[in-house]
Amino acid sequence: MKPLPRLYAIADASFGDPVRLAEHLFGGGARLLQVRNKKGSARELLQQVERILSVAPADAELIVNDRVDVALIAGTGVHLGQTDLPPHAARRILGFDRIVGFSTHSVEQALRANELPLDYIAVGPIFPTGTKENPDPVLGLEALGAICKVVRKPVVAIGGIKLESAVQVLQTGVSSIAVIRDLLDAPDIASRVRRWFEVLT
Ligand code: TZP
Ligand code: MG
Repeated sequence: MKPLPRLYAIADASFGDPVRLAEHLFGGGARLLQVRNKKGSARELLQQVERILSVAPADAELIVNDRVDVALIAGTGVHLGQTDLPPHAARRILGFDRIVGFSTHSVEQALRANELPLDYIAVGPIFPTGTKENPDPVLGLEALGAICKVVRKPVVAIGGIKLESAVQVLQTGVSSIAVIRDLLDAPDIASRVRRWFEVLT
């Protein structure tokens, strides 16, 4: 797999229409984008993903949160949580050409994930976040650095990461930073994405 872009933008339906959010994120230069809709139906999510695919730049990578079925039908990658279908099952369904990512919340989970057929391991929450319901305990930068040292797969840091903390997070050795609120709460999402790229390159 080619290296992950440093910014992993998440178009989260709790911040508005994910299609509109995705257009702004792409407009600012985001090329790795997850569609997250925890409350919508599978049908609504599929429609949103298909509409996002129709406006996505040719070099964009799309990832659907939670739903392997939607990812299969839409032809995208998938991001799995600890209670979603296991990564081996997702691989059997999607094959090896699609991105499969997995959330972990501790050093132990990250080490186990390192042995699974995954393209990246997400680690979080790094900082307190109000975006996820019932988040796991905050890990902090030290645990993130320890995880980056022991796993071979690309690590994506997530949870409460702001533009102001991005450099510190990057210095732990992560491949990419996943962001919701700092991007989607901005008055101009596309310019916020551009500012992130200034900091991350
Ligand atoms: N998983 C761990 S923290 C989190 C998810 C989905 C929320 C990240 O959102 P934010 O707004 O960037 O803290
Ligand atoms: Mg999930």
